[in-house]
Amino acid sequence: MSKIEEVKANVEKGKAKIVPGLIQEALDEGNAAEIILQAMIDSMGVVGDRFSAGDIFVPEMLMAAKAMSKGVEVLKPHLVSDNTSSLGTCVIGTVEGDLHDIGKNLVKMMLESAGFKMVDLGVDVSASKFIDAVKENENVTLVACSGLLTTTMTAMRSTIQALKDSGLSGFKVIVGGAPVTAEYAAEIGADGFAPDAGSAAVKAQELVKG
Ligand code: B1M
Repeated sequence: MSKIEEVKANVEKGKAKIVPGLIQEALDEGNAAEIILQAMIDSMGVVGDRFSAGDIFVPEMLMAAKAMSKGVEVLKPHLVSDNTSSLGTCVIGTVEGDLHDIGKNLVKMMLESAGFKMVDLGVDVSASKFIDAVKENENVTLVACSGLLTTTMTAMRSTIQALKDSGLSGFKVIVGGAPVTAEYAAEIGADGFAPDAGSAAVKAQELVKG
């Protein structure tokens, strides 16, 4: 079994203690950080499919998520660059009712690397918390909303509506997450959409630079 396959298998099994060491070994073998990250993302797809099939349950999903998060910590220095340019502040969070944060954390990492100062509101973030953060932080140029559940996609819509109703200005809104599409993003009035963390950084720069 290759080191990458070992990483995949152990993320799927939720082996949070083993995964970081395996990732270091995979890096030492010369595997690119992006390839290792994609392997872990693929593992989460497998975990999701097993959950849908009723083969595993929430605790196993949670353990796999922990294993991936630990792995991402090892990869982080290899994925981010020291960008000193400033694109302003980005307020990021997973929308209300939704506790998934791995994708949001990857997007945060990439936006930071692109030159944003990041304010991370965490998960289950209400519209009013997004609004407060825009008011409380200086030079907010971007609000980034992540969502993984079809049931909480409506929270994304209401967050954007509340931001518009607040009368605050000077920032763009980008949305993303597995069930979100470019069409849905446009329909709910987002300024931008990205399907993954890498393209979120590219889109965010485009939006803010105009
Ligand atoms: Co949940 N879960 N989960 N879960 N979970 C999914 C999302 C699901 C698809 C699994 C399945 O059934 N196949 C399903 C949703 C179905 C649906 O809505 N249609 C589901 C469900 C049903 C649930 C619960 C309801 C289960 C239950 O309790 N019965 C429950 C809900 C809890 C809640 O949120 N209120 C639940 C709970 C959990 C855990 C807490 C156990 C755990 C999350 C732990 C954590 O995040 N810390 C968990 C996990 C791990 C998953 C899966 C297996 C993996 C998610 C993940 O991290 N993927 C997931 C199945 C799957 O995704 N295939 C599943 C890897 C991550 C890198 O991808 O987050 O998609 P993702 O991010 C991507 C892109 O989407 C994009 O960039 C990232 C990649 O570069 N992206 C953005 C994300 N945000 C973006 C923002 C942007 C731009 C791009 O701009 C701002």
